Amino acid sequence: MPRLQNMAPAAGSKRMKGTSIYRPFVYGSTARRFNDDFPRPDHVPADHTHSWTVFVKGVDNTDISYWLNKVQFKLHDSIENHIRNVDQLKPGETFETSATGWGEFEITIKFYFVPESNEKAQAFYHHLDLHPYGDEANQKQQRETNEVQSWRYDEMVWNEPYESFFEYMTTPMDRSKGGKGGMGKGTKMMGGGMVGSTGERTASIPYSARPGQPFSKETEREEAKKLRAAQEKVDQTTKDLQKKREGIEAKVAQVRKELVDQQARLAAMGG
Ligand code: SLL
Repeated sequence: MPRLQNMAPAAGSKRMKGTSIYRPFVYGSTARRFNDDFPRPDHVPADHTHSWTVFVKGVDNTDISYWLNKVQFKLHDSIENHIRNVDQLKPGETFETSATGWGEFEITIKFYFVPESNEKAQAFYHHLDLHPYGDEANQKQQRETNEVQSWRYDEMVWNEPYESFFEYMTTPMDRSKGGKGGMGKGTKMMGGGMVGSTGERTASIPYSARPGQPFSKETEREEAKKLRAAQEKVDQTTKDLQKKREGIEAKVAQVRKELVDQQARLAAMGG
């Protein structure tokens, strides 16, 4: 039976006013330039300079397949087979597709949710970066590793989900299906010391980052720190400007007063 995206909600299921659910995910691209150490395969056209991959996955490879059924990557139409559908993943696997080429463009990434959600598919864009970007140090690092990563952390938010979907999202998966209980097939240690489970249906992210898994509570805190520092700088600049303005206003008042005095003197003289 085909899976319908817009099937009617489960009998009696209503949308939950004022409620939302979210799940984190990571998406982006990794590109490598062909060179002596990474030669262009013979079957790849001579004008293709790069090989790249675009992907969607859970943070630290946590399972997202229980809410994300299928991902459609729409590539530039100059590329062979430019509409790529990725589905039927095992828990924790990455939705990804690869190609070779010479140019950057916007990739359309479309999410098809599990039928339990009763939600329509949703699309967004990702810019494919082939060339090193960012500050000098960043570019140097990208050239040295021959890897241009353009990765983003994001959260899928469902506002006012159907009660049945909310129930589905917040109920752990039936472990008996995995065969073993406890630390069974679906359970794994995540980077940063967090125990993750493919059956857990968690919205949590790991405590600390590690190579290849840059998104964590720690990175979140670092970002917050940077934002606070930036805010403090803005506040200080605002204060400085305010002081300067007060100084200028005082000077203007002084000049104005002198002008009035002078006019009064002139008037007295002219009589
Ligand atoms: C540009 N707007 O002009 C972009 C288009 C298209 C990139 C980039 C694949 C080519 C092929 C390819 O790199 N297309 O498979 O023959 O820069």
